[in-house]
Amino acid sequence: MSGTDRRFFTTPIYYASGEPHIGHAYTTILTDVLARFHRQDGKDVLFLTGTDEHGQKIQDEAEKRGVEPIELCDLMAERFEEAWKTLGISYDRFIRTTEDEHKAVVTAFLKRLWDREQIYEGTYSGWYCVSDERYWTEKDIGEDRRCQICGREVTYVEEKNYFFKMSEWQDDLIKQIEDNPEWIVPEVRRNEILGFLRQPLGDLSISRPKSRLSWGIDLPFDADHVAYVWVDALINYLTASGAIDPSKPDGEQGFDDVTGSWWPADMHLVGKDILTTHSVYWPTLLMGVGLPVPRQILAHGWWVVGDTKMSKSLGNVVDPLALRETFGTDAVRWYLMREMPTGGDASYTPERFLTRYDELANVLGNLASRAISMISKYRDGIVPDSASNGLESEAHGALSEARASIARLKVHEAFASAMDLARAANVYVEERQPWAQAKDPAQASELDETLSTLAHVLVVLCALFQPVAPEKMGVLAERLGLDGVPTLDQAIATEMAGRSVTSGNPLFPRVDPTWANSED
Ligand code: ME8
Repeated sequence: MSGTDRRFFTTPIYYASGEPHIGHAYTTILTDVLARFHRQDGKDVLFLTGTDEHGQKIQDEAEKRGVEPIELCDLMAERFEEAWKTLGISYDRFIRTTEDEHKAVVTAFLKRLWDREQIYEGTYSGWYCVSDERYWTEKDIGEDRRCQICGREVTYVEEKNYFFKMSEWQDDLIKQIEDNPEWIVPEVRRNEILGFLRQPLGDLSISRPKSRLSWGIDLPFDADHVAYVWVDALINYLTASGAIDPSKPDGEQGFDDVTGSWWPADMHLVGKDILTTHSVYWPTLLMGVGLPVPRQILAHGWWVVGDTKMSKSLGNVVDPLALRETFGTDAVRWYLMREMPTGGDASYTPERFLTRYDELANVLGNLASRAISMISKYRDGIVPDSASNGLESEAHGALSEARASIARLKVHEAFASAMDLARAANVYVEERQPWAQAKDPAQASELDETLSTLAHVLVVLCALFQPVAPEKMGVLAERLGLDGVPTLDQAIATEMAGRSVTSGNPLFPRVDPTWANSED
């Protein structure tokens, strides 16, 4: 029932086999920014993230560490939750696929598929990548017989499997994509999926024999098999939506009516590596049980380091928490949001990080310091009353541009507009020269106008930057004498005259400019 004033956003649930890195942080911060922006715009939001805890990858990693799979999952779920808290992620629900509630929903989902004759028993013989838990055809793997995702050697297996009749839904899926041009964004990814669907779609193996893999959710119709980890994982979105109540008898569990729940999700945010699972497997599975598909899927690009892929084995994985230690949470968030055009790829370099940080410090931070200190110095810290607002149309313009960019999912552009407003305000200061106005008693009302205009623009900036810089905008709101960061509409209407402002340390303190060199 997520109607016009409700939004349900999801991140992928990350594998509990490794530590959070900058790629995970990117998707999660992007989702957080959208969640916060919509809350700022008066919407009721459910923001879901979590960890993917079953399957071979986890079982193997636990074995390697000499612990039980659940011990590894407990540890990693905690790591992810801690990382997200440190990075200011305002998630509403952190789901773990080992939770009882989730296991019960997966069981109900699979039973429903089975009852609707959407599953049959077959034999799989062919190539398999243990690490990615993917079956590959001879054609996919080429002569060197390597997994198309991780590049590892594949192995030949022959085993009993249960299959979902995914092929039956191919035409409906194509229609869904063609009828809804914005369903998969960006367009390049949509075209990729349409291209993929030009070939006949096969059926999907949804089980793994327990003899090979025991760490998973039992199939309700054959206890010798567990659910394929991707099927288990995708269902997390439905579990968290509250649409299905597995404790009820069949027919009353919610599969026929999702009213009152958060299903369908408004947006699944994923990296382009997992687009097929989200835009082919997931919607067809939903069609198979008779549930509505998600409203939109955003597949963003890839962070690379310099010009190489980030990978554990290359040892070039950027740790967002280490960057945060030096620059603070908001700087990491700002860099990731501003530097990567939403949907495209971007390369992490310490130099670019510093350039983006300087923008925060020299444009936004500097504006806040100088405006607040001039109000303190020339008007004893009380915002003067003035009928005219010299930056009113710029502020309105920035708000509507930011809203339009967020609606078009161009998050980087939304914050570029916000920064442009801060830039315009700095130019305004240079033009008005409040220090000169202060020297001339005849210009008292001009000075009032300058200071009042700056106070107003800071409130608007505070609201606009809050989704990306929640920590520092909280501080700014306090310094401006506000009770918390206002919503976008409130910001425009906030009465500033008579409020007392307080100066403080720079919001974004200068850092050692040689830092970038030491990072190489
Ligand atoms: O795939 N650049 O989990 P995962 C940008 N458990 N984003 C990146 C990235 C990079 N270099 N590296 C990772 C899984 N990501 C499954 C998901 S969902 C039902 C199950 C981000 O831990 C990006 O969002 O491998 C990518 O899709 C995700 O992390 C993969 O995380």
